Amino acid sequence: MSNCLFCKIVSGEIPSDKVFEDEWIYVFKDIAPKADVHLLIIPKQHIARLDQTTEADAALLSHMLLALPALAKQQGLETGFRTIINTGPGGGQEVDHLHIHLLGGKKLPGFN
Ligand code: DGP
Repeated sequence: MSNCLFCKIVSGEIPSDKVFEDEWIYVFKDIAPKADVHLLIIPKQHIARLDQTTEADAALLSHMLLALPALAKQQGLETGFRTIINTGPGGGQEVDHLHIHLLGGKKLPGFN
């Protein structure tokens, strides 16, 4: 999608701190990290929101989830990690390109 920030990151038009990519996903560091480790896992194809996915996206969504443990391990998150998917304005989604936040490390705040 021509006017999408994260599509421009995938294409390289906007620079990013890339951690990993394969044929389906692109993974990079969040520009405003909320924890010691804060990665964003995005599909290379433009999908705006989780609630716009369908059964046709099942393999891609599965691939995104299954990538998380290896990414966490690569980042040294031996004791676990947190994942967040904000969906739509009511869910606090600011960038309309599906993304999974992967967070972990000492500064990770608890829920309270
Ligand atoms: P969300 O609120 O779930 O839509 O999170 C969007 C995240 O994207 C937010 O944590 C900040 C991050 N972000 C926004 N713009 C950029 C950017 O240009 N580069 C990088 N690396 N991250 C960005």
